[in-house]
Formats: sequence, structure tokens, C-alpha cells
Amino acid sequence: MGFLIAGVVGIATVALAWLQAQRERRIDLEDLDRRMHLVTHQIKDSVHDALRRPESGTAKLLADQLEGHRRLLGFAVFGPDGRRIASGKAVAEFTEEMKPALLQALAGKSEAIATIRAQDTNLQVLATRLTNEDGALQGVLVAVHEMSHLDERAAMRMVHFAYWILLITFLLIILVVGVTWAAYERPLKNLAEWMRRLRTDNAPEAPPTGLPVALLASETERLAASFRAARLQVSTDSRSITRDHKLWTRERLRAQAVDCLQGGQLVVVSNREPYMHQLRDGKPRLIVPAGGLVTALDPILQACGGLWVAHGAGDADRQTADAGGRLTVPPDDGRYTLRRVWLSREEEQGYYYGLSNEGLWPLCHLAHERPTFRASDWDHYVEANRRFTAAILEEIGSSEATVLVQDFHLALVPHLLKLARPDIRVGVFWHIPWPNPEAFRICPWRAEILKGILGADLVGFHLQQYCNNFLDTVDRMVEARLDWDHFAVELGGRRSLVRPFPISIESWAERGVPLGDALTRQTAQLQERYKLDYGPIIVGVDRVDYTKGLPERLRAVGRFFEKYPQHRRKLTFVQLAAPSRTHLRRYRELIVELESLADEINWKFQAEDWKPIHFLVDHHDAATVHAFLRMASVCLVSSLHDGMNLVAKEFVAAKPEEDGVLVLSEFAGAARELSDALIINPYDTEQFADTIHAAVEMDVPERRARMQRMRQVVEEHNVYWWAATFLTELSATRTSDLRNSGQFELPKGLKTAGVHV
Ligand code: ADQ
Repeated sequence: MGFLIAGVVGIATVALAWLQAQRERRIDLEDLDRRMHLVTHQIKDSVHDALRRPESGTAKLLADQLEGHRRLLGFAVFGPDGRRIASGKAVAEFTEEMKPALLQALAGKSEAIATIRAQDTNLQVLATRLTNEDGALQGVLVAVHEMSHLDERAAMRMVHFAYWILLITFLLIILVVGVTWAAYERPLKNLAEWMRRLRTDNAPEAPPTGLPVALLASETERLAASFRAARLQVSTDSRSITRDHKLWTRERLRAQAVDCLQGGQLVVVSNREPYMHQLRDGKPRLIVPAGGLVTALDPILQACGGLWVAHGAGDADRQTADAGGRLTVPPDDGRYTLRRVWLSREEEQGYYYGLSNEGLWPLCHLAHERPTFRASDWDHYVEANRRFTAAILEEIGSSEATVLVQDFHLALVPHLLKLARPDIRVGVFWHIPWPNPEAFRICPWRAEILKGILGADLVGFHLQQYCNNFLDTVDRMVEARLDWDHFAVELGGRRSLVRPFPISIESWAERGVPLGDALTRQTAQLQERYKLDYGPIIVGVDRVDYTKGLPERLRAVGRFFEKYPQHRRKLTFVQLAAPSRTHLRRYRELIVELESLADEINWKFQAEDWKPIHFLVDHHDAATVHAFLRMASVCLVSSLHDGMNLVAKEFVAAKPEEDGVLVLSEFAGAARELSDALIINPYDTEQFADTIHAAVEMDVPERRARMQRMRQVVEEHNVYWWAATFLTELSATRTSDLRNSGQFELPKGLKTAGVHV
């Protein structure tokens, strides 16, 4: 770079100096012309007179007058026929050089001037035509001037100018560097020093002022706030877990919950119910719906007791609940109450399939699926949120309660609850990512949704990054006061804290799946049923959803068998795929696409009765999911975008023998915690296939070391830890009266009167 700048400055300097020298040479030439004209004019009359005499007398008569002085070499006089009549001594030898100008004058030009190269020098020749009164040609007077001094002077000037330009450039550079140093270097040094002190915990609250770039100043403030929040979080975590070295269990959570609830009731509200009844052969059959939310929250209510309010979506749900829609669950071991909310087909279509799954789901997941927003869906969404709120209020009556609102289906519930009961504590947990403000702003009801969520005292996301995105979104779309230092929002006199709570799972033993001999028997049955007798298996377990990267996964598995043929007939990939949201065309099409992709790959590589891919579309029970995870030597999680992804943690939890390799998408929240997984970009088929190969080939000590570290993370940060930290943080928030603030409006189309208090 330095050479380039020096080169450019050098070329520019030479060019400028040359131009300036040429300009001055032109001026010198004009000056020389003027002088030659003058001296020519002075002797012109004498030459006229002399030419009037006989030719032999002319030279004599002019004699010394034709001699030059210094650089004027002298004159020559020619007759009308071009013959030289007389000349000074010094010009006699330049007759040839005078010819071009002389011929022009003889041809009729009153004055002809020419610059001629002669021997070692340049000559300027001026030929003046002399005529008598009748205009008849008498002769030509030629003046010759030596001009080498002009060239010398031009060269000297060029060097001179070059020096000047270099000097000025040098001074300018010093000036620019000086000014830049004053404007940037010092403030940036202050910033670096402040950052160093921030890291070592001694920094003053505010970052240094006077930063040269405004954007840098505001980003610095946010960075400092995130840093402080993260440190606060780490210190809270280390206080709660490492100090007493005790793992979080159901019992410990129960004790913590009693403390936090202070006699109040614990209420969970979500769209999905933890226990659903479906008609099978005319009889109600119990189903635990597949999904991360149920996996995480059911153990908590089982531990603490309380109430779960959810949509009764099963076709046998009404006949298995009482008149109020209530039943105790789990059905064989009643630990808490499930209150089912009834929605009509039309409401379910608009609120659940429409706004929630075709609008908010793609809006929050950056998986290249365009969200669809319909005004009628929004109306149903508002109405359904009102219904859920009414059910909660009816259940809690006038008692104290802590309500945990779950997920994007119920964004308005926190606000509606606080309108009716400002005294209850409300926390909301958003199970999916929160996108950046640019992505979120396309939602037509963005302000209503944000205000709805901000009814909660505590807003939880899986990752700090989602918290940052949420606060940025609030900052740009709602008239609220942001407290970046404490990660809080103040709106209409209320305060909501925004915090990361990475969700997790309970152990498989606590989920009551078969272990020991029962598991061995179950594994043998599955192997026989699916003909899995060709060595180890690789597994995937997912709801069929376009965010989970399933086509990308199948393509990578196909490429793996193509690129590494040595693994054919020695490994089998099993995908457990739970149909999900099949009412929506996009989801139905995805199942068809996946089945045909699996068929294509199987057709290409299958040999004898070995099939590379087993694509098992079903909602499998927890025992089956566990058995497959336990059997597998490798688990593939390839989400294109995922809030957390519990399957990754379930696989780790299913490996007490500490063997097995997790291949995990960098776009799943779980990748932040499980850094010992092999991290992939699911869009990069080649890298994905190579990583499967690396996972299969990994040596035992490395597999164990990685798995050990991941198991420690999952054991320590289990779902009880998640619930305990959420409840503890929520119980520490102050509730305030929202109704009195007067600034908090109802979402469009909603009347408080509709909420039964
Ligand atoms: P989901 O997208 O539903 O949840 P995920 O975290 O992948 O997310 O959990 C799926 C659950 O369903 C797991 O417990 C898994 O075992 C189970 N499951 C999957 N396929 C199954 C099958 N075929 N049969 C039976 N069970 C199956 C949302 C967010 C996630 C977030 C969770 C929890 O999208 O990012 O991790 O909530 O917050």
C-alpha cells in the first residue's frame, strides 16, 4: 500500500512539474519572439536603404549591423532570388537552417518563424519580407537566435517544481495525520482503555464521550449493556449451581417454586396441550404431542402442581374432560389440572394455522419462507388470545398467581392479563428465535404484538442474541424507554425485564422410558422390525417442519453414501418424522418431497435388502424416540433456524455410556451450549457429508471426551434449572398497576369487557 501511494505521488509530481515547465517555456518563447521582432524592426530601415544600392555595396554598408550579440547570433540578408547578399559572421554557417523560414518569406509570407535543431543547439529563426513602396519584393532579412538556454531553464524549473510539490505533499500528509490522530486516535484509545476496564470490572458506567463516529458511540453503549447483562447472568448461574454443586431435580425445583410462588398458584398457558385425546377405533387414545414446549414444561408442572391452560385440539378431548373442560393429568398419576379451551374450526384455522403458523412462525425463522398475513386471521388471533385469557382468569379467580405464558401463539395474553389483574406476576417465554428489526417490521400488527408481550414482567428467550434483537425491535417500533444497562423496557409506567433462559430437558429416566433389560428387548424388537442389522445407525428425530432442514439432511446423507462408498451396507440412516401442521399445504408438500427424496436415494444405493434411509413418518412415543437415540452412533440436527432444538440435548442425555457423536447445525440455538458437537452449515451439502464421515470415523477417546463435556452441560443446565432460574427471576420483579397508567391501549378489535374477570 505504502509503495502504491509513493508511486502515485511520484508520478503526479513529475507530471505536474513537467506541465508547469512547459507552460513557462512557452512564455519564454513568446518573449524571445517579441525581442527578435524588436531587433529586426530596428535594423529593417537600414537594410531597406542598403538594398536600394548596388548589390556589391550592400554588405559593406551594413557591415557590423548584421553581427549579433550574446545569444542573438546575428542577421542575414537575402535577395529576392534567395541568394545570400550579406550576413553576420556567426550566422554564416547556418544558411541551411535558415532555409525553411526564408522560403516561406520568399513565397509571400510577411514573417515566418521556425525553431530548428542545429548541431548541439536549438535555433529560433525569424525571416521578414522586405518590400518597396509598390509592394515589390526587395529581399528578406533573417534573424537567428540561439535558444539552448531556454531548454536548460525549462529542465531546471522542472526539478525546482518537483521539489516544491514534494515538500507541499509532505506537509499535507503531516497535517492530515495530525488531524486524524487528534480526531480518532485519542478517543479510540480512551475507548480501548474503557473496554479494558469494563472487562476487569472497574469501568465507570458510561462509555467515554466524544467518539468520532456516532454509530460507534451508540453501539458501544449497547455492547457495554450486553456485557454487563451477560456477566450478571453468569454470576447468577454460578451462584445458583456451582456454589452448592447440586444438580437441579424435581424436588429441588418444587422447593424453589414454593419459595417463588409465595402461596400463589402456578399457571402455564400454551396453545398446545400436554395430553391430548384422539379417537382410535371409536375409543379415546392418549397422545403426548411431539414438540419441545411440552417436553420442557410438563416436568415442571408435574414437579410443582398447578394449572395448564391449553387448546383442546383432540377429537376426543371433550369427552375426556369435565363440563368445564378440566381433567387431571397425567391421567394415570394426576399431578396437575389441565384446562382445555375450546375453539371453533374457523377460529383454529385463523388463529393457529393462519396468523401463528403462516405468519409469525416464518416471520421469526429466517428459513426463506414468506410469511402470510391476513386481516381475518389477526381477528381470530385476537379473539383466541382473549379466550385463553378469560379461561386463566376464570381458573385463578381472586387468588394470587404466577402465570407463565408460552410462545408466539399467545403474544397478547400478558397484556390482557395485566389489564384485568395487574397484581399477578406474568412471565412470557418465546420458544422460537426473535429476528432482527428489519425482518420483524413487515408484520402489519408489529406494535400490537410488541405491546402485548410487554404486558409481562419478564420476557424470556433462549439466547442473548434474541434478547438483543427484541430490544432493538422495541426500540424502533414502540414509544418505550429502554434501559440497556439492565435489559429492561419501560412502557406506560410498567417495566419488563428481558433475559435469556436456554431451555433444556429432563433425564430419560425421569421420563419413565424403559431402561436396562426392557430397553435391550425394545431395541432388539426395533432392529428386527425395521431390519436394522447392517451395523450402526445414524438417527434424526424431528417434527416435519421446513425449519428443520430435512431435505438438506437427506441430500447430505445421499452424498455421504456416494462419496464414501465404503460405508454402504455398513450404516443405516433412520429418520423419525412426526407429521406436523398437516392442515397446511406447505407442510403436506414437505412430507411428499421428503418421501420422494428418500426413495430416490434408496433406489440409487440400495443393495440386497439394505436400504440407506429409513424414513419413519409417525408420532413415536418417548420410549421409541429414546431407544433410537440410544442405538444411534451419530445424531443429525440440521435446522436452518431453530430457537434451541431439544433433540440435540435428548441425544446427549441418551448416552450414559458416553459414546456417540452429535452433528449439529450452527443455526440451532443449542450450538451455543453444545460446542463439542461437530458443527455444520446445513446448506453446505459437501461439508455436511464430510462431517458425517468424520463423525463415523472419529476415534473412541475423542468421541468420549466430547460426549462427556456435552453431558455435563446438559445435566447441569437441565429443564429444572431452566424453570428455577425463570421463576426466581420472575418472582424478583415488581408488578405495577397497568390500568392506572392510561397509556396502554388494547389491541385493535379487543374490548376489556370481553375478558371475564
Ligand atoms: P420444536 O420445533 O417442536 O419446538 P424441538 O426443540 O426440536 O422443537 O423439540 C422437538 C421435540 O419433539 C423433542 O422432544 C423430540 O423428541 C420430539 N419429537 C420430534 N420428532 C418426534 C417424533 N417423530 N416422534 C415423537 N417425538 C418427536 C420449539 C422450538 C425449538 C425449541 C423448543 C423448546 O422450535 O427451537 O427448542 O420449542 O423451546
